[in-house]
Amino acid sequence: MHIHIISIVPELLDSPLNHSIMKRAKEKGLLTVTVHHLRKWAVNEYGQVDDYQYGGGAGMVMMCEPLEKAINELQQEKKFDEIIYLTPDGVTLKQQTANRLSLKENLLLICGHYKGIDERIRQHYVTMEISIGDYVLSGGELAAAVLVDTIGRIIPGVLNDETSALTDSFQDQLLAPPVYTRPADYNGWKIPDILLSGDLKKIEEWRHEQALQRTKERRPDLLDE
Ligand code: 6GU
Repeated sequence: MHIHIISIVPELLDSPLNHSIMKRAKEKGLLTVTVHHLRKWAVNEYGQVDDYQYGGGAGMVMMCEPLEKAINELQQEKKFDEIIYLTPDGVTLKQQTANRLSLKENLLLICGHYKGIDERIRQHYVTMEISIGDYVLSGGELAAAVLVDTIGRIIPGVLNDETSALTDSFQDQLLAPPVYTRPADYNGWKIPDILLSGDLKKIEEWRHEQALQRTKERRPDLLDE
């Protein structure tokens, strides 16, 4: 998969996408992430990419022209499966959407700042609008990093243990069950006996029960969906 990101603060995306699983996905050749500085397509020598909003009011709006030029130039090399605008008024990101996106070949992400991007770019170029939750970030970059991470780790072949991503919280609308590692008795805190029984079928049942119970307690809304 190839992910291209348009940003006015590309530095924000350097660190989060170059470690751990993201690093492994890139090294395995399963994922490339290219960050493009929007100022490359600025409307003048001062690097202007934003302007005051029509109708008045505080806050700048990212202009059509730099964004259109950036999108068109990047589209020349490859057709994007989706052009995604990260915005707090987008559709809230869910595991299911990430699963679907992990099967795509080429994605373009647009990170907004200030009041956001000119509505006409949203109408004529953007194919998906995604929010990562009900709170406001100062820009789309951290949201883009979240999206790339959650997609990247489930690209087929990225995780060594193929089943690992499938047993995550949310993968089947359930939170994950509790997990334990050695020692079995830590200062008198013992792990559940069932996990030492060696009965894999019983352990699987126990885990499912725990997952269900945890979901009922903490996220009953997931069970209604
Ligand atoms: Cl995608 N962008 C911004 N700026 N804030 C957000 C968001 C996105 N998702 C939640 N809050």
